[in-house]
Amino acid sequence: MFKFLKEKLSAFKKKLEKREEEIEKKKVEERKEEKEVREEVKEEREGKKVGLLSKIKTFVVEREIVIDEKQVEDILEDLEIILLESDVAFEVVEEIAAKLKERLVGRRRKIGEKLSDIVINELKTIIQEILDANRFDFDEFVQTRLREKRPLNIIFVGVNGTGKTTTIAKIAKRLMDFGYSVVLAAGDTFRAGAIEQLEEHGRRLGVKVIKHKPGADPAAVIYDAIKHAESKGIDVVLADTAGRMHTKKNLIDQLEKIKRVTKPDLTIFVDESIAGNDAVERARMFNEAVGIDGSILTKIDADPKGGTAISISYVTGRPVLFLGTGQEYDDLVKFDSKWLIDRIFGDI
Ligand SMILES: Nc1nc2c(ncn2[C@@H]2O[C@H](COP(=O)(O)OP(=O)(O)O)[C@@H](O)[C@H]2O)c(=O)[nH]1
Ligand SMILES: [Mg+2]
Repeated sequence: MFKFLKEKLSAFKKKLEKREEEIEKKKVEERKEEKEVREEVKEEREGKKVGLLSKIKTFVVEREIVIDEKQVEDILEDLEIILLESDVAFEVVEEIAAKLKERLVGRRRKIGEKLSDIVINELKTIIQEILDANRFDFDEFVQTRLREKRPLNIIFVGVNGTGKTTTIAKIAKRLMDFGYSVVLAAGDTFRAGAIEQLEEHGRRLGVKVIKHKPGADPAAVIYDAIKHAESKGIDVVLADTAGRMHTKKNLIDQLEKIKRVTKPDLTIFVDESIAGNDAVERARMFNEAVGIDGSILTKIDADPKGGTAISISYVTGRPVLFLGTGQEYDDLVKFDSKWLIDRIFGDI
């Protein structure tokens, strides 16, 4: 997980440490020189030597260690490349760089405080602030909303192959572990095999799947699932949807109709973190076209970079709810900025 990004950040930190050592060395030399000049000036005053008073004027006495703009620019140049290479979206890199600059330029460094530590800690704080900007507690939401209405209707949108159906099964298992009852709606009526795939998960989890024939209207399928849940007192409907149609417009029209007819309590966008900026762009597109309440990123376990997880909530303005960390039903982690930060910066 995040091997690429971790290695890059480690190398970045080492480079900062090395640069810092060089600056320190230079400072020590400057101080030595300063001392020598002072002595010469003293001798001059005492009449032992002449013509050296002017020399002291060119001398910069730097008693305080202040991080200057040039230093920050150098740091940012390296860091921006690392973040972009790690699939952090351009606008998020800009935001991180701007905040880092604001907090570092002119900052006084205490004796013994290392520049590399300051930079890494600020970077961690800024990323955490970005991740925490759109907080949302899924469990709390389900619990609270169920006091007002039953069943809840949660629909899952996103392109094929990213793990949408598997994620629905994981969420079903999670809700059942919390004691809720669940029914699945086979709303991907477009792709061959999609209904059977959901049914297979239903069999394994012991959950009923409401389905129509392939090619049927998914809004009708989900509507039926809601009616079924109402009649049986089931808590939550989890609805699969198509990830691809003949055209993008068909897909958006279909999702709009599903929303209009079934009035979901939550619309969750699912994508894979390994897709990087493609996933972020798709999230933006789905949010603009149909509106999403949050995202789930799958395949975090296979993602060497991590930039998608850092970027997606900033770009959509919607929270990340869960991360998929493997192919088993329990491989689902509730999103927690600290969890992510620890995994990225853990041993750096
Ligand atoms: N490593 C890993 N694989 C996953 C994860 N989630 C889903 N997958 C796999 O991704 C593939 C596609 O999943 P599927 O649910 O069929 O995707 P869909 O087409 O979006 O419905 C399957 O082989 C899943 O086992 C995850 O979090 N980690
Ligand atoms: Mg599917």
